[in-house]
Amino acid sequence: MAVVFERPKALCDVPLHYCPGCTHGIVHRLVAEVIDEMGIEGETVGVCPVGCSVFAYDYFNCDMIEAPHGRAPAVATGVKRSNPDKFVFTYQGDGDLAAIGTAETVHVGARGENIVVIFINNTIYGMTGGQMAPTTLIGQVTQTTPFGRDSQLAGNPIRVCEMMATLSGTALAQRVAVDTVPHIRETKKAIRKAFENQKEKRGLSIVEVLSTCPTNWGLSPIDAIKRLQDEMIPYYPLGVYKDITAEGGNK
Ligand SMILES: Cc1ncc(C[n+]2csc(CCOP(=O)(O)OP(=O)(O)O)c2C)c(N)n1
Repeated sequence: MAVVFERPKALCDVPLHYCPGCTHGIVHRLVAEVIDEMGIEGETVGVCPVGCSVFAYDYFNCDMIEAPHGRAPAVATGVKRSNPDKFVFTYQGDGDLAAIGTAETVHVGARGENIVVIFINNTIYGMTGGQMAPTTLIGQVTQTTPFGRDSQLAGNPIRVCEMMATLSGTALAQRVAVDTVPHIRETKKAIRKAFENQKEKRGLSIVEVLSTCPTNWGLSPIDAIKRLQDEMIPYYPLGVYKDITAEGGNK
């Protein structure tokens, strides 16, 4: 019988704890598929964050390290520098990467650390019950912005890919989404490119994945996908913000 569907070997055979409609599971699978396709399971070290994906060490079948909140890029720096032949990736939410971990994120770009950063932008702190994140959209209701995010009070949402693209050590800064099958395929290509960049020692690759959090947004999984399309993509346009391998060096 033809096999039409298989769990990637780089994912463990365990149930994930994510809420219905949460897209963390899709992104886990894409990272695992890339690890399988490149045949690097035994050479990969993941660094998982504090946030909903805190248990990623139970899900990925490669070596995993747990970092303190926001510090995954710093931990990954140490792992990569001491094990330059390993593939090292971080997997981080927007509270983790763009709030408490902003400094670590910016400086791995400035230093051009040869690592992959997978950045899950769901415009909210998921694990702690839905507080405002740096990526929360203007007007978005959260636990800490019950009348909607007000720019006078809380500033404007940070566009991480655009910011990271300004740093000289960034090799790839690309924003993708997991709302449709074509976008999911695009996301996988971006993740593959990021890992290939690491193989070629090109520097930091960051892939920002627009994701959903139906539970904390108070939406059904389908309405959450619709919100991603109608509200997130207009503010966070998909695309390649920097790619040093593209013609002209920096698209
Ligand atoms: C030093 C520290 N500060 C605060 C917390 C509480 N905390 C746990 S998860 C989290 C936010 C996670 O949100 P995000 O990174 O967006 O990931 P998500 O849960 O949405 O995937 C916070 C503030 C903590 N665990 N440690």
